[in-house]
Parts: sequence; C-alpha cells; structure tokens
Amino acid sequence: MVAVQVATRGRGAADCAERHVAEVVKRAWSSAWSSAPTSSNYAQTSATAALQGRGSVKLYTYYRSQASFRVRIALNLKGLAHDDTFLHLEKGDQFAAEYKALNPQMVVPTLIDGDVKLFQSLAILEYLDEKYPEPPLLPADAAARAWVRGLALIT
Ligand SMILES: N[C@@H](CCC(=O)N[C@@H](CS)C(=O)NCC(=O)O)C(=O)O
Repeated sequence: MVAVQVATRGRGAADCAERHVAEVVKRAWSSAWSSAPTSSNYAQTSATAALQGRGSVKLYTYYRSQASFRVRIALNLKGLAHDDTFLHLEKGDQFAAEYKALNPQMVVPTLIDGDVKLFQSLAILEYLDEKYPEPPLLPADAAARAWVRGLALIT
C-alpha cells in the first residue's frame, strides 16, 4: 500500500476536488487492485436488490464531493432508490439556513431515511450496511474487511 499523506482540509468548497487528492487516490487504488483480495459478485447482487423495490432515501450531495461519492456508490450497489438534492458548494448552498437545520456542520453528504437524519459519510455507510445488509459493503474475510476500511479512510 502506498504511503498516503492525509491532506489538511480547510473550509474551501473545492477541497474535495484538489488534484493532489485525486492523484493519491489513483495511486492507492492502483496499488490496491494489484494485491486486493477478491470479492463476491456485487453487480449481480446489486441488480437483485434493485428488483426488490426498496424504498427511497433522500441524499444531499454535490457532484465534486468525494464524501458524497462513496454514499452514492453504496446506495447504487445496494440497489436503493435515492432522491438526490444537489447543493452547489461553490455557490454556498450549504450555508443556507434551511440546510444548516439539517446538517449543522454545513457539509455534504446528508442522508434522510424516513425519520432518520444522518451525516458523515462513513457513519452513513455503516448505517446503510446495517439496515440494508444485502449486498454487503464489506467482504467476509477479516483482513479483506480491514483493507476495504483502510481504502475508505483515504481522504
Ligand atoms: N468527513 C466528512 C466530510 C464532509 C465534507 O467535508 N464534505 C465537503 C465536500 S467533500 C463539503 O461539504 N464541503 C463544504 C465546505 O467546505 O464548505 C464526511 O465524510 O462526510
């Protein structure tokens, strides 16, 4: 695994799209793919989940948000319908009083599932995996699970 320097984050709206972050993630993925454990057939199980017609969740997101990407990927993998609200972070939509009431940290993502209102992408992923376990986000093997968690913690 490549050594990853965690980028110091400011409050700039374009943080998540910075080129050096993209480069670090690219290097980490290419390293990971060469030695990562194999996983089950996600595509097939995800399609099955979509056919099960699960209810819809609401996601507040932004197209350049790395933290939001991972939630969108998990929702799609699990075949969960999601009604997306796109905030334009560079225009400051996240600071609107209406959004601040939902997410006092004023960042994306925020996930609403019925009466449940959640923030922080990794906490959202864990919630989705616990509430909608099929297909699982993590492989069965302990080492493989640690590997995937490590990848998810790269920012
Ligand atoms: N650790 C948080 C990070 C959330 C975060 O920083 N989101 C960025 C987009 S990736 C954001 O909304 N930034 C708005 C701002 O900095 O004003 C998570 O994983 O959800």
